[in-house]
Amino acid sequence: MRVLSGIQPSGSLHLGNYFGMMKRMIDYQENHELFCFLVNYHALTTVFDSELLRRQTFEAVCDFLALGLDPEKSVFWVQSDVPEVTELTWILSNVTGMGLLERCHAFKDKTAKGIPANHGLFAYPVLMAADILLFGGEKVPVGKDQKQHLEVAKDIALRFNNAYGETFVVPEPDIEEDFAVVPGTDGQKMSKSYGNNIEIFADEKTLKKKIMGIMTDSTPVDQPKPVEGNILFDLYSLFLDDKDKEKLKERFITPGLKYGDLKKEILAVIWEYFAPYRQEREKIVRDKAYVLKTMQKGANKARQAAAVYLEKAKHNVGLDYRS
Ligand code: AQP
Repeated sequence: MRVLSGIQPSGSLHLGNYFGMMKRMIDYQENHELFCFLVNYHALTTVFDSELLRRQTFEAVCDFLALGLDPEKSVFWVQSDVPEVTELTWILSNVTGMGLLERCHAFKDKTAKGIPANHGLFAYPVLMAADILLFGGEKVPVGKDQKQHLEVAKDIALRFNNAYGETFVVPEPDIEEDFAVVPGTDGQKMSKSYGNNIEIFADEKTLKKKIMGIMTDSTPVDQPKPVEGNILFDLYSLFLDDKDKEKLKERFITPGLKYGDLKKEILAVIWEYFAPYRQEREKIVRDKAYVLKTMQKGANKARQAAAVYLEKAKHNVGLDYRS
Protein backbone atom coordinates (compact mmCIF):
# COMPACT_ATOMS: atom_id res chain seq x y z
CA MET A 1 0.00 0.00 0.00
CA ARG A 2 1.32 3.44 -0.94
CA VAL A 3 1.20 5.85 2.02
CA LEU A 4 1.77 9.51 1.18
CA SER A 5 1.66 12.84 2.98
CA GLY A 6 3.33 16.24 2.98
CA ILE A 7 4.01 19.00 5.47
CA GLN A 8 4.48 22.73 5.03
CA PRO A 9 7.77 24.37 6.00
CA SER A 10 5.69 27.37 7.09
CA GLY A 11 7.29 27.56 10.54
CA SER A 12 8.99 25.35 13.09
CA LEU A 13 7.41 21.92 13.29
CA HIS A 14 5.43 21.26 16.46
CA LEU A 15 3.82 18.54 18.56
CA GLY A 16 0.62 18.68 16.47
CA ASN A 17 2.59 18.06 13.27
CA TYR A 18 4.58 15.32 14.99
CA PHE A 19 1.73 13.27 16.46
CA GLY A 20 -0.83 14.12 13.76
CA MET A 21 1.40 13.20 10.85
CA MET A 22 5.21 12.88 11.20
CA LYS A 23 5.47 10.07 13.75
CA ARG A 24 2.78 8.08 12.01
CA MET A 25 4.53 8.46 8.66
CA ILE A 26 7.84 7.33 10.15
CA ASP A 27 6.11 4.29 11.67
CA TYR A 28 4.51 3.43 8.33
CA GLN A 29 7.83 3.27 6.51
CA GLU A 30 8.55 -0.10 8.17
CA ASN A 31 5.91 -1.99 6.22
CA HIS A 32 4.49 0.34 3.58
CA GLU A 33 5.69 2.13 0.50
CA LEU A 34 6.16 5.61 1.96
CA PHE A 35 6.14 8.90 0.02
CA CYS A 36 6.89 11.92 2.22
CA PHE A 37 7.59 15.50 1.17
CA LEU A 38 8.00 19.10 2.28
CA VAL A 39 5.39 21.24 0.55
CA ASN A 40 7.22 24.51 -0.03
CA TYR A 41 4.92 25.57 -2.90
CA HIS A 42 2.09 25.39 -0.36
CA ALA A 43 4.13 27.39 2.14
CA LEU A 44 4.37 30.21 -0.43
CA THR A 45 0.72 30.96 0.34
CA THR A 46 1.65 32.26 3.80
CA VAL A 47 5.43 32.81 3.90
CA PHE A 48 6.50 35.91 1.99
CA ASP A 49 10.10 36.12 3.17
CA SER A 50 12.38 34.20 0.77
CA GLU A 51 15.24 33.71 3.23
CA LEU A 52 12.85 32.43 5.86
CA LEU A 53 11.28 29.95 3.46
CA ARG A 54 14.72 28.61 2.43
CA ARG A 55 15.77 28.19 6.06
CA GLN A 56 12.52 26.64 7.22
CA THR A 57 12.54 24.16 4.34
CA PHE A 58 16.08 23.04 5.12
CA GLU A 59 15.27 22.77 8.82
CA ALA A 60 12.09 20.77 8.26
CA VAL A 61 14.08 18.33 6.11
CA CYS A 62 16.60 17.97 8.97
CA ASP A 63 13.74 17.50 11.47
CA PHE A 64 12.30 14.60 9.50
CA LEU A 65 15.67 12.91 9.01
CA ALA A 66 16.53 13.33 12.69
CA LEU A 67 13.18 11.88 13.76
CA GLY A 68 13.90 8.72 11.82
CA LEU A 69 12.65 9.11 8.28
CA ASP A 70 14.89 6.77 6.29
CA PRO A 71 15.51 8.11 2.76
CA GLU A 72 16.70 4.66 1.63
CA LYS A 73 13.46 2.95 2.63
CA SER A 74 11.16 5.79 1.56
CA VAL A 75 10.78 8.43 -1.11
CA PHE A 76 11.51 11.75 0.61
CA TRP A 77 11.72 15.03 -1.30
CA VAL A 78 11.00 18.75 -1.42
CA GLN A 79 7.90 19.60 -3.47
CA SER A 80 9.52 22.24 -5.70
CA ASP A 81 12.12 19.70 -6.84
CA VAL A 82 9.28 17.93 -8.66
CA PRO A 83 7.69 20.84 -10.57
CA GLU A 84 5.45 18.40 -12.47
CA VAL A 85 3.06 18.84 -9.56
CA THR A 86 2.22 22.36 -10.74
CA GLU A 87 1.48 21.05 -14.24
CA LEU A 88 -0.96 18.52 -12.83
CA THR A 89 -2.50 21.22 -10.64
CA TRP A 90 -3.52 23.16 -13.73
CA ILE A 91 -4.99 20.07 -15.37
CA LEU A 92 -6.96 19.25 -12.21
CA SER A 93 -8.16 22.86 -11.84
CA ASN A 94 -10.40 22.28 -14.83
CA VAL A 95 -12.42 19.57 -13.10
CA THR A 96 -12.58 21.45 -9.78
CA GLY A 97 -15.82 23.29 -9.12
CA MET A 98 -15.55 26.74 -7.53
CA GLY A 99 -18.15 25.71 -4.95
CA LEU A 100 -15.93 22.89 -3.76
CA LEU A 101 -13.13 25.35 -2.95
CA GLU A 102 -15.46 28.02 -1.58
CA ARG A 103 -16.63 25.59 1.09
CA CYS A 104 -13.14 24.93 2.46
CA HIS A 105 -12.75 25.99 6.12
CA ALA A 106 -8.96 26.41 6.02
CA PHE A 107 -9.21 29.31 3.54
CA LYS A 108 -11.86 31.03 5.65
CA ASP A 109 -9.95 30.43 8.92
CA LYS A 110 -6.66 31.72 7.55
CA THR A 111 -8.11 34.85 5.95
CA ALA A 112 -10.08 35.52 9.15
CA LYS A 113 -6.73 35.45 10.98
CA GLY A 114 -5.35 38.15 8.65
CA ILE A 115 -3.50 36.03 6.05
CA PRO A 116 -3.99 37.73 2.64
CA ALA A 117 -6.75 36.10 0.57
CA ASN A 118 -4.66 35.38 -2.53
CA HIS A 119 -5.42 32.86 -5.27
CA GLY A 120 -2.73 30.48 -4.00
CA LEU A 121 -4.45 30.19 -0.65
CA PHE A 122 -7.81 29.64 -2.35
CA ALA A 123 -6.45 27.02 -4.77
CA TYR A 124 -4.36 25.30 -2.04
CA PRO A 125 -6.59 22.16 -2.04
CA VAL A 126 -6.08 21.66 -5.82
CA LEU A 127 -2.30 21.68 -5.39
CA MET A 128 -2.77 19.25 -2.50
CA ALA A 129 -4.90 16.97 -4.70
CA ALA A 130 -2.12 17.07 -7.32
CA ASP A 131 0.44 16.15 -4.63
CA ILE A 132 -1.51 13.01 -3.86
CA LEU A 133 -2.76 11.98 -7.30
CA LEU A 134 0.60 12.50 -9.01
CA PHE A 135 2.08 9.67 -6.97
CA GLY A 136 -0.89 7.34 -6.67
CA GLY A 137 -1.17 7.90 -2.91
CA GLU A 138 -3.69 5.43 -1.47
CA LYS A 139 -3.60 6.25 2.22
CA VAL A 140 -2.92 9.78 3.47
CA PRO A 141 -2.03 10.20 7.19
CA VAL A 142 -3.20 13.65 8.31
CA GLY A 143 -4.56 15.50 11.31
CA LYS A 144 -8.29 16.24 11.40
CA ASP A 145 -7.77 19.78 10.07
CA GLN A 146 -6.86 18.30 6.69
CA LYS A 147 -9.91 16.01 6.45
CA GLN A 148 -11.87 18.43 4.27
CA HIS A 149 -8.93 18.94 1.90
CA LEU A 150 -8.70 15.16 1.55
CA GLU A 151 -12.39 15.07 0.64
CA VAL A 152 -11.64 17.65 -2.06
CA ALA A 153 -8.78 15.48 -3.39
CA LYS A 154 -11.08 12.45 -3.52
CA ASP A 155 -13.77 14.46 -5.26
CA ILE A 156 -11.28 15.76 -7.86
CA ALA A 157 -9.94 12.23 -8.53
CA LEU A 158 -13.48 10.88 -9.01
CA ARG A 159 -14.53 13.75 -11.27
CA PHE A 160 -11.41 13.37 -13.38
CA ASN A 161 -11.85 9.59 -13.67
CA ASN A 162 -15.50 10.06 -14.63
CA ALA A 163 -14.71 12.69 -17.23
CA TYR A 164 -11.59 11.15 -18.81
CA GLY A 165 -11.58 7.49 -17.82
CA GLU A 166 -9.78 5.65 -15.01
CA THR A 167 -6.59 7.64 -14.40
CA PHE A 168 -6.01 8.26 -10.71
CA VAL A 169 -6.11 6.23 -7.52
CA VAL A 170 -8.85 7.62 -5.25
CA PRO A 171 -7.07 8.37 -1.94
CA GLU A 172 -8.37 7.74 1.58
CA PRO A 173 -7.57 9.93 4.61
CA ASP A 174 -5.94 8.20 7.56
CA ILE A 175 -6.79 10.05 10.78
CA GLU A 176 -5.83 8.67 14.17
CA GLU A 177 -8.52 9.72 16.68
CA ASP A 178 -6.08 10.05 19.62
CA PHE A 179 -3.95 12.56 17.73
CA ALA A 180 -6.62 14.09 15.47
CA VAL A 181 -6.39 17.60 16.93
CA VAL A 182 -3.47 18.34 19.24
CA PRO A 183 -4.35 21.49 21.22
CA GLY A 184 -2.03 24.48 21.36
CA THR A 185 -1.11 26.42 24.50
CA ASP A 186 -4.41 28.36 24.19
CA GLY A 187 -6.63 25.30 23.65
CA GLN A 188 -7.19 25.93 19.92
CA LYS A 189 -5.67 23.58 17.32
CA MET A 190 -1.90 23.80 17.62
CA SER A 191 -0.70 25.63 14.55
CA LYS A 192 2.57 27.09 13.27
CA SER A 193 0.89 30.35 12.40
CA TYR A 194 -1.29 30.86 15.50
CA GLY A 195 1.54 31.47 18.00
CA ASN A 196 0.21 28.64 20.20
CA ASN A 197 2.61 25.91 19.14
CA ILE A 198 5.05 23.81 21.12
CA GLU A 199 8.02 23.23 18.84
CA ILE A 200 9.58 19.78 18.72
CA PHE A 201 13.11 21.16 18.71
CA ALA A 202 12.76 24.34 20.76
CA ASP A 203 15.65 25.11 23.13
CA GLU A 204 15.00 24.40 26.81
CA LYS A 205 14.30 28.02 27.77
CA THR A 206 11.77 28.55 24.98
CA LEU A 207 10.10 25.23 25.70
CA LYS A 208 9.83 26.09 29.39
CA LYS A 209 8.24 29.45 28.59
CA LYS A 210 5.70 27.79 26.30
CA ILE A 211 4.76 25.00 28.74
CA MET A 212 4.54 27.26 31.80
CA GLY A 213 2.35 29.62 29.75
CA ILE A 214 -0.28 26.99 28.88
CA MET A 215 -3.75 28.28 29.73
CA THR A 216 -5.41 26.45 32.63
CA ASP A 217 -8.75 26.76 34.41
CA SER A 218 -9.00 28.24 37.90
CA THR A 219 -10.17 25.13 39.78
CA PRO A 220 -8.79 25.36 43.37
CA VAL A 221 -6.02 22.89 44.26
CA ASP A 222 -8.25 21.03 46.76
CA GLN A 223 -10.90 20.30 44.10
CA PRO A 224 -10.94 17.55 41.40
CA LYS A 225 -9.74 18.87 38.04
CA PRO A 226 -11.73 18.61 34.81
CA VAL A 227 -10.30 16.06 32.35
CA GLU A 228 -12.46 16.77 29.31
CA GLY A 229 -10.96 19.59 27.22
CA ASN A 230 -8.07 20.05 29.65
CA ILE A 231 -5.03 21.15 27.62
CA LEU A 232 -2.57 19.73 30.16
CA PHE A 233 -4.31 16.36 30.20
CA ASP A 234 -4.43 16.22 26.40
CA LEU A 235 -0.78 17.19 25.93
CA TYR A 236 0.52 14.84 28.63
CA SER A 237 -1.58 11.98 27.17
CA LEU A 238 0.27 12.22 23.85
CA PHE A 239 3.23 10.59 25.57
CA LEU A 240 1.33 7.93 27.53
CA ASP A 241 -0.08 4.49 26.80
CA ASP A 242 -3.67 3.62 27.79
CA LYS A 243 -2.70 2.34 31.24
CA ASP A 244 -0.72 5.46 32.14
CA LYS A 245 -3.47 7.65 30.72
CA GLU A 246 -5.88 6.04 33.21
CA LYS A 247 -3.45 6.76 36.03
CA LEU A 248 -3.21 10.39 34.90
CA LYS A 249 -7.01 10.61 34.87
CA GLU A 250 -7.01 9.35 38.44
CA ARG A 251 -4.59 12.12 39.45
CA PHE A 252 -6.87 14.72 37.85
CA ILE A 253 -9.97 13.60 39.70
CA THR A 254 -8.14 13.33 43.03
CA PRO A 255 -8.05 16.70 44.88
CA GLY A 256 -4.59 18.16 45.46
CA LEU A 257 -3.16 18.21 41.96
CA LYS A 258 -1.27 21.43 41.22
CA TYR A 259 -1.23 22.54 37.60
CA GLY A 260 2.19 24.18 38.13
CA ASP A 261 3.74 20.84 39.15
CA LEU A 262 2.10 19.09 36.25
CA LYS A 263 3.53 21.62 33.80
CA LYS A 264 7.03 20.89 35.11
CA GLU A 265 6.43 17.16 34.59
CA ILE A 266 5.19 17.72 31.04
CA LEU A 267 8.23 19.86 30.29
CA ALA A 268 10.54 17.06 31.49
CA VAL A 269 8.64 14.42 29.50
CA ILE A 270 8.84 16.42 26.24
CA TRP A 271 12.49 17.31 26.78
CA GLU A 272 13.47 13.68 27.41
CA TYR A 273 11.33 12.21 24.66
CA PHE A 274 13.03 14.29 21.98
CA ALA A 275 16.56 14.19 23.50
CA PRO A 276 18.00 11.46 21.21
CA TYR A 277 16.42 13.09 18.14
CA ARG A 278 17.84 16.46 19.18
CA GLN A 279 21.34 15.02 19.23
CA GLU A 280 20.83 13.42 15.85
CA ARG A 281 19.49 16.67 14.45
CA GLU A 282 22.55 18.63 15.58
CA LYS A 283 24.73 16.26 13.52
CA ILE A 284 22.50 16.39 10.45
CA VAL A 285 22.18 20.19 10.38
CA ARG A 286 25.98 20.50 10.29
CA ASP A 287 26.23 18.17 7.28
CA LYS A 288 24.54 20.28 4.62
CA ALA A 289 26.20 18.38 1.76
CA TYR A 290 24.66 15.11 2.97
CA VAL A 291 21.22 16.70 3.36
CA LEU A 292 21.28 18.22 -0.13
CA LYS A 293 22.50 14.99 -1.72
CA THR A 294 19.77 13.06 0.05
CA MET A 295 17.11 15.45 -1.20
CA GLN A 296 18.44 15.29 -4.76
CA LYS A 297 18.21 11.48 -4.70
CA GLY A 298 14.70 11.71 -3.25
CA ALA A 299 13.63 14.15 -5.97
CA ASN A 300 14.95 11.83 -8.68
CA LYS A 301 12.93 8.92 -7.28
CA ALA A 302 9.82 11.08 -6.93
CA ARG A 303 10.09 12.43 -10.50
CA GLN A 304 10.21 8.89 -11.85
CA ALA A 305 7.06 7.96 -9.96
CA ALA A 306 5.34 11.20 -11.02
CA ALA A 307 5.98 10.65 -14.72
CA VAL A 308 3.68 7.63 -14.80
CA TYR A 309 0.56 9.47 -13.62
CA LEU A 310 1.33 12.76 -15.36
CA GLU A 311 1.76 11.14 -18.76
CA LYS A 312 -1.43 9.18 -18.31
CA ALA A 313 -3.34 12.34 -17.33
CA LYS A 314 -1.90 14.37 -20.23
CA HIS A 315 -2.81 11.63 -22.67
CA ASN A 316 -6.33 11.27 -21.29
CA VAL A 317 -7.10 15.00 -21.56
CA GLY A 318 -5.48 15.27 -25.01
CA LEU A 319 -2.39 17.35 -24.31
CA ASP A 320 -0.17 14.86 -26.17
CA TYR A 321 -1.16 16.28 -29.57
CA ARG A 322 1.83 14.67 -31.30
CA SER A 323 0.60 11.13 -30.75
N1 AQP B 1 -2.74 20.56 15.97
C1 AQP B 1 -2.65 19.52 15.17
N2 AQP B 1 -3.09 18.30 15.56
C2 AQP B 1 -2.98 17.22 14.75
N3 AQP B 1 -2.42 17.26 13.52
C3 AQP B 1 -1.97 18.47 13.09
N4 AQP B 1 -1.37 18.85 11.95
C4 AQP B 1 -1.11 20.16 12.00
N5 AQP B 1 -1.51 20.67 13.17
C5 AQP B 1 -2.05 19.64 13.87
C6 AQP B 1 -1.08 17.94 10.85
O1 AQP B 1 0.27 18.10 10.47
C7 AQP B 1 0.37 17.85 9.08
C8 AQP B 1 1.16 18.91 8.40
O2 AQP B 1 0.47 20.12 8.49
P1 AQP B 1 0.80 21.30 7.51
O3 AQP B 1 1.98 22.00 7.96
O4 AQP B 1 0.90 20.80 6.14
O5 AQP B 1 -0.47 22.21 7.55
P2 AQP B 1 -1.41 22.67 8.70
O6 AQP B 1 -2.39 21.59 9.03
O7 AQP B 1 -1.99 23.95 8.28
O8 AQP B 1 -0.40 22.83 9.91
P3 AQP B 1 -0.19 24.08 10.79
O9 AQP B 1 0.83 23.81 11.81
O10 AQP B 1 -1.51 24.59 11.28
O11 AQP B 1 0.48 25.08 9.77
P4 AQP B 1 0.09 26.53 9.33
O12 AQP B 1 -0.01 27.34 10.59
O13 AQP B 1 1.22 26.97 8.44
O14 AQP B 1 -1.20 26.43 8.60
C9 AQP B 1 -1.05 17.75 8.52
O15 AQP B 1 -1.38 16.40 8.31
C10 AQP B 1 -1.88 18.32 9.62
O16 AQP B 1 -3.17 17.77 9.64
